[in-house]
Amino acid sequence: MTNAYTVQQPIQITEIFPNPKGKDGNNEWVELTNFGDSKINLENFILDDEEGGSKPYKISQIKGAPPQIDPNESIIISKTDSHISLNNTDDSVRLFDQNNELIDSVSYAKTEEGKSFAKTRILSEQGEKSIFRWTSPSPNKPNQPLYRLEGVVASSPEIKEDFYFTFMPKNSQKTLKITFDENIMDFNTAKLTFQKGKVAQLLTSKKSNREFTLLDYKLDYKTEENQKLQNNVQNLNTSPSTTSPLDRESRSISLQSQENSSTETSSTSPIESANTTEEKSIQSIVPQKTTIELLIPLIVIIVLIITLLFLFKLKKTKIKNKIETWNQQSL
Ligand SMILES: [Ca+2]
Ligand SMILES: [Ca+2]
Repeated sequence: MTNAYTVQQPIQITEIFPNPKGKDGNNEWVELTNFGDSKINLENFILDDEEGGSKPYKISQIKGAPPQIDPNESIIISKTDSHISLNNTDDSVRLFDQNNELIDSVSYAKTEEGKSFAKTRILSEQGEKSIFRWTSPSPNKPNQPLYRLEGVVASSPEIKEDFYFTFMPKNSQKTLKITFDENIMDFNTAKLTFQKGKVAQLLTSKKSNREFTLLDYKLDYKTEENQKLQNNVQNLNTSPSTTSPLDRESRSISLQSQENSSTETSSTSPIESANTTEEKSIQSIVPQKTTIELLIPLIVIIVLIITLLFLFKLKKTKIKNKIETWNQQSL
């Protein structure tokens, strides 16, 4: 493994387009992005698919120009130049530097026609992670990030032009509009699932500062912190919400994606990469606060109370002894 090397490696495979609509022809491409601070020349870097597939392509020029990428820029290497055919079933894309060192690789186990497999950042209060997912192609353009929101349903689903409910993220006093469509769930299920006061984690894409689109979700109630959040919203609510069988159930639609943490090495072998191509749900993406973390403040309070009681008792005993001594003396 060349973990340290890979983490520092600024050139990454950020998007691949293996299955264009209709005849694939030369319409397939691979997008590379420079995350470093300086311009990088890709001359003599090698692009390849899985072991034993198409002939490796030694990068010499891109559209007749030297193959250079500026910081935070992306380039497309099309099949016209590379002659690399990507399977519409499963395949890999691998990038080697001029020393023939593998610097990045991406594998997939299936494709969606007309969609690209794009490295996507997931932003949340805990930081960010990257996954690969099938989405609308964005050649030469930054891949749109996703947002993981944690908080409480502020108002139950309604229909106005589209399905939506409102949501209040933790540490925020402003509600967001969360739209969703029937690919996520039908309206009646949504009404049961996203009742007012329900604590949830939502995976969304951003439409505007106040409007997000739901892609995946997870309901969550057990923690003390969530109970408080829930109570806060319930107190705002005059009509108590009814409980449904869904209340005790943690539900999740699987997000068809490949987890590929940005902190992990991406220079895994095609076999290892294939193993991580399993569909993963938001549950595996979302780090949970442990019970221990939540119990610590409680333990501290209990210890304090015990100490205070002990001190109080000690003092009481001393006073009692004094009174007895004084009584004896006065007798
Ligand atoms: Ca293809
Ligand atoms: Ca892109």
